[in-house]
Amino acid sequence: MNAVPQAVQAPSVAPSTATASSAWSVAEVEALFNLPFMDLVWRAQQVHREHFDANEIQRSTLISVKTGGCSEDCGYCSQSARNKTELEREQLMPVADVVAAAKAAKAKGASRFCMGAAWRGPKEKDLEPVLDMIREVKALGMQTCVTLGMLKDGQAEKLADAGLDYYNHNLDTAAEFYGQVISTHTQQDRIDTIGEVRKAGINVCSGGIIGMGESRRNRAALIVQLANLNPAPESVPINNLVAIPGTPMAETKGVDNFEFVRTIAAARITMPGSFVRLSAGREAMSDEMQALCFLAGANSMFYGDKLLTTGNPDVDRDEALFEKLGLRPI
Ligand code: SAM
Ligand code: DTB
Ligand code: SF4
Repeated sequence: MNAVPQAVQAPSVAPSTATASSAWSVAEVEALFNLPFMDLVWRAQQVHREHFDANEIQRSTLISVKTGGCSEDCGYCSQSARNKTELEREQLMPVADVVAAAKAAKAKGASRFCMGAAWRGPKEKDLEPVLDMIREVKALGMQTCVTLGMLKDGQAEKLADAGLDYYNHNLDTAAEFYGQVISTHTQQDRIDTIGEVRKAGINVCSGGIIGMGESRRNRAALIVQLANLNPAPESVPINNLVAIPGTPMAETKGVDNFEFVRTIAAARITMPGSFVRLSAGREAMSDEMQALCFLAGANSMFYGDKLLTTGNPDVDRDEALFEKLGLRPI
């Protein structure tokens, strides 16, 4: 077990042996959240420096290869057919167009290309062209990632055979809050898919969304679930809710900036060897807020002018930020 942090004392150095196999409890992670802000960020920064070069950042570029019309009812998502958003439903993109976008992303410096599809899960006929996308993007010398929803038996192996490096499948929110956000599948369904991905030898990218009306305890519980996946995900995207008009969360307030930074810090301390990605919501963040997230241990980001359906800071703004902070892309 990990030492329970003392809210009133200077934090001790996090156990450098806090690997994925050491189980965290919700009370322990809640105690991290409850630390004075400076102590929490200092502790996260120490853990970060034990495992990574604190001046390096990993960059992934996203593309939506199949947009809109999704059968699921995720309350935050612009792509659910049940949400009355402006989005036009589109067909699967041609492989050649995806490869052209990957080349452009590589030229701008992205090391990983992440292809997302608005599916509950891929149908067999849809999987074939996606396998071609993976093979061709990989042949460019980029790391590949896809996020296609829940996988059926055998699909993860096909993805692995095509050379897939990462599969993104978020736990999204704590088990006890999940039903208030999504009713068409359970969090356990998603945990099962992550198990399939692991079994096939593909790296796991899994994180969640902050600011959907969940409590601090819910946030701590989500971090615990991720950290205790055993092993923890190699990549942990922490999304700040983008409140999209037409979704049930259009008017959701979100969390205070410092609470978001606390969540990043808790992810860093509990998953010391993972890349913690500052994900959706970055466009609305100031440079100073992003710098706080990096101080708290975020060392990865989505890079490129668009996420899936919403905006991201443009590449020039990010380059200027790297320059100001002396951050080096890896
Ligand atoms: N359909 C697949 C799935 O659900 O895994 C892949 C695409 S889905 C859009 C990928 C992730 O994007 C979600 O799990 C969620 O964490 C994140 N996301 C979607 N809409 C968001 C929003 N409005 N704000 C923040 N994150 C969002
Ligand atoms: C993740 O955790 N965040 C990305 C990626 N994985 C697929 C998606 C963010 C989507 C934000 C809303 C949108 O652009 O539609
Ligand atoms: Fe959106 Fe993915 Fe949920 Fe579909 S399954 S509504 S694409 S988050």
